[in-house]
Amino acid sequence: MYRFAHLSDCHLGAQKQAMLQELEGKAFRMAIDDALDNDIDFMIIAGDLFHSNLPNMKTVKMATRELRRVRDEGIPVYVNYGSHDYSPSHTSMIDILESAGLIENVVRPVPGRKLGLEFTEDETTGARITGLSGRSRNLEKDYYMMLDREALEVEEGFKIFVFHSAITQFKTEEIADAESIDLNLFPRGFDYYAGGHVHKRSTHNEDGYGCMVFPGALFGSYARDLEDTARGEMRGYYLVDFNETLRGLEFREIMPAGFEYIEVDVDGITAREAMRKIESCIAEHDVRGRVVMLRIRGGLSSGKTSEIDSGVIRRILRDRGALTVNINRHGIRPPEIEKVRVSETEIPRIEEKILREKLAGLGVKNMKLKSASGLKMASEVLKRIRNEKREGETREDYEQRIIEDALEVLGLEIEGGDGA
Ligand SMILES: [Mn+2]
Repeated sequence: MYRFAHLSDCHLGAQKQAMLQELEGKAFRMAIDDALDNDIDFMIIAGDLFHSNLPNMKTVKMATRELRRVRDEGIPVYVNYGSHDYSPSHTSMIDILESAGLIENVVRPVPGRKLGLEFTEDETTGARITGLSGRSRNLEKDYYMMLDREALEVEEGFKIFVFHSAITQFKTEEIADAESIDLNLFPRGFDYYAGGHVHKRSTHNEDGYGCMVFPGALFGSYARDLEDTARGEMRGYYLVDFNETLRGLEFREIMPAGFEYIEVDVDGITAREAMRKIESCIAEHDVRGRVVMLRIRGGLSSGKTSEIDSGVIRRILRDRGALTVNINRHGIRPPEIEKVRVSETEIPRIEEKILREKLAGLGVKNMKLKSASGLKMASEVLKRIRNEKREGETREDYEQRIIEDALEVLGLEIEGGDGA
């Protein structure tokens, strides 16, 4: 019996905040420790190992050190590009690590009338691995359209297809709008499909295809991912047992820290009441040593949204022992401004009032503009530019007419001649 580890979407270098950066690295280290402890024969990382194709040096150093540990055990690491670490010119960090012999890109296209793919054969197990990379904006779809599926399907052996795309048929409502590849564009008959790109874990068994697996993001790149973690989404990777066929699949949970999700509804209460409610909600949660993902939502009845002070909330959570705090306040709405009903007859009076105010504040010395004659002039310009387009009048003629009308009121002329 043989065994491999299937990871994806490690997104190393995604976290900017120091504590989250540390946890992101810790998750990667824990996954590698766990995989090595479980005597794997090889490892697959199905894209987005890095958050960018040229990550910062600190991230590179950490990743190199960890991958080196795997290689020192004589365990190959097979990868493809994800949408984040793809490089059209083959100069991403993935390529550099490949040059250094730490990882091996299994996407090996053979140009031709159709797109052929060469297999990489794992020396120890004889598993045959190939696949396609992900690209941003679903550009990999062209490769799938051109793919010589039949040539891949007739190949023998335990076959693994590595990919980095969502599959249309498996999309959840949550990612309904996300770009995806139709299942029918995948070659059939592989024993295992090692997926990446989708940040939530799932496994699928479809007629004609082997097991299709998305381990999900190892730690998460966006706040949304971390919020999902805090709401119970398990993070980790898969251990896969096989001989001639697939024998077993086990999800290995990797949690570098505890997470706590807190949601506070501030709908219909004042900003001040909201602060009190947030405080009492926090008190109901044990946040000690945890990454706290706090979401505040709802429309305030009065007060300013800025009165819900993130700095104060953060301090409260820190004082209660939270490891780090993320506050999502996009769902807070300011009190609705009362709509003023204006009757048709009031409009000229309101216009006059506004014009008078504006004229008073006008920074010009010309009294003709500021006095009653200025008010009359402004009202007249407003009246002229309110004229609608006549039937049959072209847009160009209409614009010309409005400009000329307005200039006439202002006592100005369009500069003549054909100067530049
Ligand atoms: Mn990703």
